[in-house]
Amino acid sequence: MGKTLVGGLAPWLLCLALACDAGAGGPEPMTHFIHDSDGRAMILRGVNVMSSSKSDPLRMPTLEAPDVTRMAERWGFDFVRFLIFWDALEPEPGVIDQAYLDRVEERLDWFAAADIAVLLDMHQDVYSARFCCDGAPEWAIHDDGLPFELQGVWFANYFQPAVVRAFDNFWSYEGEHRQLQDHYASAWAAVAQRFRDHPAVIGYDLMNEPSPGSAFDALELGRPANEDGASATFDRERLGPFYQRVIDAIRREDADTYLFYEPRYGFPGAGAASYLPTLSDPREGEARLVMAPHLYSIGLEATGAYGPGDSTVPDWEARRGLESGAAGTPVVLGEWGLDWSTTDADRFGEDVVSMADRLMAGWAYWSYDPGSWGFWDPATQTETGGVAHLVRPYPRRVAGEPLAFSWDAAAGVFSLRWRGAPEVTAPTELVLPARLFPEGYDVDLGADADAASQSVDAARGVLSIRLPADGREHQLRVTRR
Ligand code: 9MR
Repeated sequence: MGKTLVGGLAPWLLCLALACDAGAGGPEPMTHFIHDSDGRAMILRGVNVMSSSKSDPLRMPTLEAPDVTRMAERWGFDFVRFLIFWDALEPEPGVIDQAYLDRVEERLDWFAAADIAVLLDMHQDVYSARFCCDGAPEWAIHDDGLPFELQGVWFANYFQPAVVRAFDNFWSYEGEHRQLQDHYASAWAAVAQRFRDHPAVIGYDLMNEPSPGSAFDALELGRPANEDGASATFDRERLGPFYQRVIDAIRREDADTYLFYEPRYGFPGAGAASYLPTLSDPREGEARLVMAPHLYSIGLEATGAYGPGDSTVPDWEARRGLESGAAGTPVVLGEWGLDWSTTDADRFGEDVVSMADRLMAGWAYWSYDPGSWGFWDPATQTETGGVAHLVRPYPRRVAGEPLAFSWDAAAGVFSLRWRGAPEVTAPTELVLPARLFPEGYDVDLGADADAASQSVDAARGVLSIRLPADGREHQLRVTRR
């Protein structure tokens, strides 16, 4: 672990121990959703595909078509966040590698066949493969010759002078390297032009974990909002305008695909505030912007235990609830994950997924790679780790506006309330994984029972419920037998 990181961790851990006040109010109910072409609200649940792409020379995941079917049928997923990389996309300035996009498209076709929605995520870690990880092509690195020394823990490399400078140069649109952002936006436009009509593609995640470079404020975690701090300035003056440029470039090619944006890398992922300005979607009609934040517990990762005073999840819930309410966007948790050998890992897993249900937010688990963070071992074809937390009932499509849903694992009861919409005639679809209902289930639709028709897709564990399309409120309970 790098020295800077250890030094930087001390105040975070102190804060966790003292359960510092996040300075945010209670969670706001979510009122915005992604919609499918039938007008149904979509709740997206699935997995990141995959960390293994980062080091593959062709930037492809170690994934085959049967993995995709397994995702839908074995775990009930309807969503993946699929990693793509600027270095593969634009290996030389202005040259888009269509053969790379061919390889991506081959995978997208697998997901379309399994009815799994795909978020294309322009991934980066520590700016570029030159420094340890992945992201920008060689020609887009301007580190001004500053030193870089490889650190033992990958994210400690973010504090290396060369990496900090490479980010600062990327963000400085008024500086001498403004063409970096212009290239980045054009590369995205090329992706959009290529995939805007692909049936699997639901959205574009504009940049994975954008690091603020030298605007990193190590004292921020858990503290009351600091509107005047370096991070806030970065969000308002660098990250927000950058996102807007990319949004505008994509929209020139693609009016409809949802655009997902993340808070800056660092403390927001652990529950601190984001200060992103409100972004605008230049498309006609309703905006299609989605907040796609990550969630990781710094305390858990630093100590190997999920401490009883760890307030990551409630802080995150409060912050993202307020921010998405103010921005008028849905929330999809683009990444959450942990090493399942952590002490109290199960409690953390449960805290995250039940919080996401309260927010009615989608999520993509990090990640579909084997290992201690994984849940599937391809060598032995067996499940591992916290798979039990990932297999969970949810309403994948709601004909109208979801109002609340929850799963009580002990009682075996799934509940959903929603308000119908007169123009939405497609059915509401619930994922009810067979392993959770070994003897089957009973569906109670209350007053709607006589008007409803039901059908089951046994392979996927999906129950479809069709009701007369109207604006009334509906309620259902599914009870394990
Ligand atoms: O889990 C990944 C780890 O194995 C890699 O060494 C590291 C650098 O490539 O990336 C990790 O994945 C991270 C992801 O790329 C971005 N968000 C946080 C993930 C977990 O740390």
